[in-house]
Amino acid sequence: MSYLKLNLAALAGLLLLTAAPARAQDGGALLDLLVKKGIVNNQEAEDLRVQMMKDFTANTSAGKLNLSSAISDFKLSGDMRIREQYETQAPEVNPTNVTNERFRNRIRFRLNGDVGLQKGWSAGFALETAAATDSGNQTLQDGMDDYGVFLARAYVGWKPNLNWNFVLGKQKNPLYTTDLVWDADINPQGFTENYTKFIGAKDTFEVRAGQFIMDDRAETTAGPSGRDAWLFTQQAVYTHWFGKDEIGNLTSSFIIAPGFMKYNGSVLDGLTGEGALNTTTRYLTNFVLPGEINFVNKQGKGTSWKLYGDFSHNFEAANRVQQVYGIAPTAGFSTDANAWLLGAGYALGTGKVQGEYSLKVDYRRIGIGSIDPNVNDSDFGFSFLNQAGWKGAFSYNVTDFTNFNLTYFNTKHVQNGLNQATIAARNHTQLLQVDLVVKF
Ligand SMILES: [Ca+2]
Ligand SMILES: [Ca+2]
Repeated sequence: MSYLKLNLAALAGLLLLTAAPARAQDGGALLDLLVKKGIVNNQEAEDLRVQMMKDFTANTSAGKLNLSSAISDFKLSGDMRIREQYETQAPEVNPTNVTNERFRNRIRFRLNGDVGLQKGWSAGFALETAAATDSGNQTLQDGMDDYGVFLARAYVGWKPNLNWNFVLGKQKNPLYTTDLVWDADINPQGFTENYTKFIGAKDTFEVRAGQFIMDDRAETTAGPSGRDAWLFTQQAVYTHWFGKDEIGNLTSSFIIAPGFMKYNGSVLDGLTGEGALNTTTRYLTNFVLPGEINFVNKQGKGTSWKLYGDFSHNFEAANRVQQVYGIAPTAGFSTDANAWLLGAGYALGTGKVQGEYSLKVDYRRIGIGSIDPNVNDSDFGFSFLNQAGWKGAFSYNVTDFTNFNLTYFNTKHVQNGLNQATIAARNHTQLLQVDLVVKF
């Protein structure tokens, strides 16, 4: 062996011994080169290659976690939230006797696994710390007992091409919506379909539909209570982009999404969400119209203004209020078919970088006969109908992955004296949430 040959062989050996994955690949390429140049022969190269593989598997994690070859990507994510919650609820009858004043220390843990598979298929799950549909919170209590973890999502998806997407099972809510009509914590279950048509540079027109199974009934029972309960939702979502930045990218957007939701005639029971109403699904036939406009200035750190809103009208409000909620026409109350929300927001950045922040304020009014109390936000007026008021939210990025959030709700009844034990029993409410959220 010449001096040069010895030195190169030593270099190859050194590379192999370091054994990090990238080095192992570099080592293989270097071996090929050494053979090509005639510095080592094939047998020597093969011996070194075997030694390299041994070192590689002994000193790295590669190959020790075995994933199915059908998987194209596997994303594990989640968040941990520490919440201090202060609330007051004044009953409609004798409102000066605030009976529900309390302070709670709560945690929420969520873990998501989303698996991309070949041929457009996907599957996933999510775990969280509470069984209620509209909350993942676990109040800290019971002398340091441990807590349950629940299955919040379990789904199979199929995206045959860029235009179509189908998801079956318990899944992330695919609807474009606000928290006027849908609590953001809800993971609906059933079948969803999404069709996207691409228009021009960036605009889209989508049709999103969901057939959500709300409850299982025993078919041996005669009539509506022997029929499984389904909620049918469908909407058209139009997204338009405008407002070019200095390099010609479209940065501002406008979204409008008229839709329609309706139940079949059935009965719900066993629901445990905030303000859950275990009764007939009848007389909820809603037109919904959420939308937003975003003005984004990408210069510097990037600031944005947002205006957002929502509207819902129940075509069967009179029957809902009188026959389901039991409020007699002679009581003299309006059956109030409409709910609406209007809000504005300002943000520095997109909430993913240390030092960024956002502010949002909205006002909403929820008529007694307007929306479904089983899917509306659990925090605004504690899910009670016949409430109007404010929500304010502030979020600050302590780090890229840690947020400090402050959220405050202040609501008051719409119709004075209207009292229904399950869905309209509050004169006024307040809720303050102080959160530290770490995302991973
Ligand atoms: Ca909620
Ligand atoms: Ca059934």
